[in-house]
Amino acid sequence: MAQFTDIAASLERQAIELPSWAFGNSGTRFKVFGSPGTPRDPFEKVRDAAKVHEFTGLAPTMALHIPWDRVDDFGALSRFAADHGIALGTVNSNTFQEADYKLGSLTHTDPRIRQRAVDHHFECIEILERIGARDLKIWLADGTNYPGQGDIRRRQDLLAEGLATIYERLGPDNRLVLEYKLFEPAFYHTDVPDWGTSYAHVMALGERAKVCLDTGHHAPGTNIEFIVAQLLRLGRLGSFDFNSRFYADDDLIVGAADPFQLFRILVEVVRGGGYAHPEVTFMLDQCHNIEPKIPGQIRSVLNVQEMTARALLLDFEALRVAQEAGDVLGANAVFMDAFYTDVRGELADWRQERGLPADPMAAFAASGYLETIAAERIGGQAAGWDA
Ligand code: LRH
Ligand code: MN
Ligand code: MN
Repeated sequence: MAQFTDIAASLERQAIELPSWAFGNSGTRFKVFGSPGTPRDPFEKVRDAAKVHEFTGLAPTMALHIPWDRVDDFGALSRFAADHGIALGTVNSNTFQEADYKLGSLTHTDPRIRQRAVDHHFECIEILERIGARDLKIWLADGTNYPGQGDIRRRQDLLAEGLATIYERLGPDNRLVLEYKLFEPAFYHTDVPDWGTSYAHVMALGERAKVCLDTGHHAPGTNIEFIVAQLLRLGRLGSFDFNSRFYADDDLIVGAADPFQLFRILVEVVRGGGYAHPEVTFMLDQCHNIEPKIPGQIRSVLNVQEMTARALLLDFEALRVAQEAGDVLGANAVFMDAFYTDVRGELADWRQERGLPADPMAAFAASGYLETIAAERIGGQAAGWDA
């Protein structure tokens, strides 16, 4: 197995994008629990995201979600982020909350509603230009609840048409990243249910269209690392939305439910050249309903770093030799050795050597920031699910 010193430098290239909505109040359809100190506007979300970066050195960008993060002056928001040591990243569109979109957005039967959805994406592209970011990320809630409700085939054609119109509007340095999800809020079918459908659409669009893999969006038991391997092999993995799940799209802290699955995914990322590669954005897509939000994000990026370190430690050469020799148990042992390696002590040293706190969770708790914002911010914002 590789030594930690061999991988220390490559860990410096890790960058994890934080979702602005992780800092707002969000929850389930049963209850949104408010928490003290919740940001009241996107500027305060930037301040909180910047704290995660300050204490971990791992999170230099924050993704936006429009309209949740709409501001009058995106240039000002961008400068504010830079002043706080981070940048704005992926712009996520949102056609899943307005009454017009109840039966679909880009796939709606009414051309006016389809146009409205296209216009919303044009606005997102303008924001991308203003903040100087690269990716427009599209997740559509489009789908149906009952067999026969919609013409599922025609909806694919409408989707292809809408996506093509949006793609054409992108600047030469921008990308369109299409996220898939098996179910919810639609329960019978969704228009982009799986990676294959997303792949078919992005292939029809062009080189700068990619797939977003949200780890919470599959059927139970799906081999997600296989999808990672395949998309990297095909050159179409654009981004991850990392989170973890026990049952459905739980949006829990990444690595909390199944650290071994996170390891397996990251092994395929390393194997496929996707680690620290500008093509693959490591994003989180999480909500913190019962735990404090900033520590929730700190825990998350540390979990990703820890599993990345273990994946980088994997002896790929020994693994290859065992695989070639048909040594089933030997290959599995090489794989498990890396997974079981405790790197927490070495990562604490690694941080200290780089002027970061050895224990970011403890250092953040001791900083008093949570108490300060709790006193300052009254009436914090919901992320958007349930104001
Ligand atoms: C959909 C999703 C998508 C949205 C986000 C808020 O379930 O994963 O990425 O933009 O949640
Ligand atoms: Mn997502
Ligand atoms: Mn989701």
